[in-house]
Amino acid sequence: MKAIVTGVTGQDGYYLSKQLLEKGYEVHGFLRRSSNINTFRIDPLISQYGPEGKFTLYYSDLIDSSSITNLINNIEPEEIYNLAAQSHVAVSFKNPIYSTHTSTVGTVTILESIRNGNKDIKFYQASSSEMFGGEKEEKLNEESELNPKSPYAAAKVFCHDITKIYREAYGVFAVNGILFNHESPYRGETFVTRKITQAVGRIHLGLQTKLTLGNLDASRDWGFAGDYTKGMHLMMQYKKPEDWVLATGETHTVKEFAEKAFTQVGLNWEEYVETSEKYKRPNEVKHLLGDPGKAKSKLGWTAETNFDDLVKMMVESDIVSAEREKVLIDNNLIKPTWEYHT
Ligand code: NAP
Ligand code: F7E
Repeated sequence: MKAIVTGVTGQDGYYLSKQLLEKGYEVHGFLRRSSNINTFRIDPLISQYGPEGKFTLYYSDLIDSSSITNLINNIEPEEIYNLAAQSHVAVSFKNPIYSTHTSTVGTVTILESIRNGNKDIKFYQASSSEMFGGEKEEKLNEESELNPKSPYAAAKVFCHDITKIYREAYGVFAVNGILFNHESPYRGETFVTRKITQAVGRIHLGLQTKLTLGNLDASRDWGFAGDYTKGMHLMMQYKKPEDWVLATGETHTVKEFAEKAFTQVGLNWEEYVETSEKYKRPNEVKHLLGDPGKAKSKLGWTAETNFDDLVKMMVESDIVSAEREKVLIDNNLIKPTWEYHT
């Protein structure tokens, strides 16, 4: 089996590629050019599977339609997983055109390539629980109303709808995975969970004194990314293309996440966390809670990692990272600049 994974350098790109390679797939990953090499998550996969030709990377930006089409025609995959996006909701308010452009153009380009080329290629679209808007405290499923609250979410609604349109109009095996928040030690450092666990590691080792967050009352249905990428593959093996919610069915506030993470190293979160308007959004998604009932009954999928184990896994990993940073700082090899990055 041959699969294309766009967004291969991201959190989900790493877990999905690893799982596909372990199943014996040939994985063809699309990455965008960056002035620094941006493959740190997938480097172990490159060294393990690259030499035997099982894992190959190509430069391809989402807005470069011709490169995407040419690569699909040359690679001739059975499956395409479209994970690439400007995935940060707060950033999408600052860069709305770029965020919209990248998500939408990339998705239609791939769907058009399938429609005009080999219609048997299966397509996975990374849809998002952000599309629901999270105004009320309710359990959300595949039938729930979409009410996007950010440029990011509005672009994802477009991608979600166009994926359904190509399924219905042209018979493309086009799947929407409506994934609720999923995290891991490989989560980007400016998403709230990783921002918290990274700060906990650093505060624990005396490398940081305070953590500044935005809205502490927002609640999210947080699961482990490695469980969710297994679900993506299951959706693509189902007898027909459909829309699927993946979630844990539990929700927690940002405050609860912070409390649990600081407790992990014996600290009281209230002594270290402060809030700033800087991290609040012009429009907030207040509450997200998913109902994964359909994925459980039809795909046999469940979120295997619970909230406590997720927080523990992330804190433990970030303590190891902070230990490495401490050696570099103590030897004057790096200067701490994290206050500026978040
Ligand atoms: P991520 O870590 O931010 O990864 C995004 C990937 O997209 C990265 O590989 C990034 O490349 C790539 N990318 C960004 N702009 C691009 C462009 N213009 N051209 C080509 N590639 C580009 O996101 P993730 O957490 O793995 O999420 C994967 C997908 O699922 C995203 O579409 C996201 O919106 C969606 N999603 C995520 C969640 C979640 O909770 N994680 C939930 C629902 C949906 P660089 O490495 O160079 O930045
Ligand atoms: O925010 C609040 C913030 O940026 C979670 C993406 O993967 O999941 C992700 O989007 C909540 C929000 O994720 C800070 O206001 C408080 O209510 O970690 P986040 P997100 O916006 O939910 C969805 C499903 C996706 O599809 C996206 O691609 O936490 N919050 N203080 C903060 N958030 C951040 N980032 N930083 C803070 O300091």
